[in-house]
Amino acid sequence: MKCRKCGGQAVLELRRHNTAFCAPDYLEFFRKQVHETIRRFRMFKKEEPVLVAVSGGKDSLALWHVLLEDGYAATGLYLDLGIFDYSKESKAKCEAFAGARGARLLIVSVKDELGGAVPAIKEATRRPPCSGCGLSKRYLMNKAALDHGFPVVATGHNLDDEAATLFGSIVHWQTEALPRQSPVLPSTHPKLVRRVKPLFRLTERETAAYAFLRRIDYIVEECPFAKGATSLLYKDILNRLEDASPGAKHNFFYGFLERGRPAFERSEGIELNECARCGQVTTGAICAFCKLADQVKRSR
Ligand code: Q46
Ligand code: ZN
Repeated sequence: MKCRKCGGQAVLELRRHNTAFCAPDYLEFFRKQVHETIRRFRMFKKEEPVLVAVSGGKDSLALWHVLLEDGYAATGLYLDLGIFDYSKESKAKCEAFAGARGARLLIVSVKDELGGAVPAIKEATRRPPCSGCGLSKRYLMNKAALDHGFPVVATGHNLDDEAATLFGSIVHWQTEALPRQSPVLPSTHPKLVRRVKPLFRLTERETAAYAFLRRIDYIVEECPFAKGATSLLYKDILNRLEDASPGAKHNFFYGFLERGRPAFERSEGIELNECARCGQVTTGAICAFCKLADQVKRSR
């Protein structure tokens, strides 16, 4: 297999693009894809300070790496979920990554902000902690960005993540979730920062290849609560589809963005208030994070 760019020995075949690259040309391809996504979707400007949510995994660290290499003003944000050894190890990976590159890393602890870490959410709600964990992550990302003056938060969601989320929303016809599925969520309130996903055009395999070739030391283990998650089942189904028909995942998600999503967009805006407790944006009187904090407190 030869590199389509230079004719040298290829290390990676990209069937969905019907191409193959050697290591240097693959790294260049990856970097350009990220850069082009940021530009085309008007995610942020070069001089704009951007907060990159890093989990210690390959996707978010690869994203931070590309942004730093390209001279973006990218600060890392690590949310300490307090999930046993998984959190200890992932935090250490983020700290080592930042330390080696002289990059700034903010650390926010869910336990400090909520009154209990993610395992306490599980105890308090007597359910898998993922929905409470997800809402805490979105809340704390926004809060950290506001507190530190960042107009935009970037996350490492890749094409597999986005396609699996879309698949799940469609399987359950969660039509209210469909308009929110976008690579750019603009700020619709002065206290809501823009959220962007610069890796959404790249697959998990492609970000893994970037992280491997750039020797990024990331946490390979998944969160222990991810076991049995339906998102993994959806990813598996989509991977099988992709194997049989390269490009299917891309077509599924891009087709939605171009032709499906506009049909579900609401013309009337949703009324946003400030939470009476914490002042963050919510659709009710008290935000979901404050309600969850009450629940965690009650169960202690
Ligand atoms: S939501 Fe669930 Fe993740 Fe939170 S509890 Fe772990 S698996 S980390 S992406
Ligand atoms: Zn609140």
